[in-house]
Amino acid sequence: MTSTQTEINIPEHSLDRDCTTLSRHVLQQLQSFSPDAQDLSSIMNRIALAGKLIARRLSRAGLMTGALGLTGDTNVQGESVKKMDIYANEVFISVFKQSGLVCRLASEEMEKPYYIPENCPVGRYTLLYDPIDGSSNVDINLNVGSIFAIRQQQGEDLDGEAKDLLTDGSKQIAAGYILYGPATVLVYTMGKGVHSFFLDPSLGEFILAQENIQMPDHGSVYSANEGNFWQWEDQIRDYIRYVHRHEGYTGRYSGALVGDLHRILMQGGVFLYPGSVDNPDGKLRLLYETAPLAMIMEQAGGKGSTGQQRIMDYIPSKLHQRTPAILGSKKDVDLVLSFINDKGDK
Ligand code: FDP
Repeated sequence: MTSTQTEINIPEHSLDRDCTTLSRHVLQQLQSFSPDAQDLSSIMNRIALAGKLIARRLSRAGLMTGALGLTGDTNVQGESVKKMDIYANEVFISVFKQSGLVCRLASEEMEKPYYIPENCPVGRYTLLYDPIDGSSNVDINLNVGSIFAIRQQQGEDLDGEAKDLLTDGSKQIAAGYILYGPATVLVYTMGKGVHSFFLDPSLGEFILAQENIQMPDHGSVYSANEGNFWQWEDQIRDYIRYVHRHEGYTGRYSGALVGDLHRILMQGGVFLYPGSVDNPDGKLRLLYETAPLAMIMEQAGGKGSTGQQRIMDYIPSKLHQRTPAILGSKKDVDLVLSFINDKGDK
């Protein structure tokens, strides 16, 4: 500690921590002030701005007229659209307008990618996102999230179909989520560990909370919608029967993937949304949900599997590809996989 700090008694570590904002952290991660590093730092800053706008809207929605409820439309997935889904989807588009950073945005809510022509001559990045994950929680004031991934555009995309996005998860330069809970938390990875930031409302900044998060190899939580029990394959039902019959397991399922996965990231366990008889690919979307979250899990020492292969290796055949998902601590994912592969070693 320097003499000046001693005199005025400023705790150096807490000041440093308050100054470690998300954009500064990204530059530190990339160990560079190169134009690419500056671009990625600016992209993360704009994602954070989207998160702040959505958090603000969510905190006031119950007091506003017309902010909650359904629009009356269905989206490309055939699901009923909520007004907050539309708001949040447009927020992500708005924050990237005239940024020169992102040419295309692909979202769960839009059939085709959204192009921002004024950015395209220079903006070589694509943002993939799920604006509001866990929409069924919105109208009753429970936690929801946003999920995102950043990819670099490959080729010229002359037909405007964004086919270069149909690649595996290793092409994600960054991935993460924002959890709108009692506090707003942003978690991200750029392939060098997983880091979390809390929104400090008094500063309007995301401030570093935890660096290089490592999840436990095993946790007590299993998280699945057991209402689908009779829709699942026998192996998944056997796994659920196993955790029912053995000590040390507890079920937690909130209806919002981001919240359930955040618990698992911090405390260990496994989230599963398997395929069913009617929907063998399950419900969750690869590019906006399972690939970004699998990257987070792996970077924190966990795993992400479809049941048949590593989620990060899965090559989609279409933009809105769904995949079964088993995400979480190594040992807990392996236990589910051992039932799927029916190794009989339980
Ligand atoms: P939602 O459709 O409400 O946005 O991705 C979708 C998701 O929520 C996840 O957040 C959540 O875990 C899951 O679907 C809930 O689906 P079920 O109601 O089928 O369990």
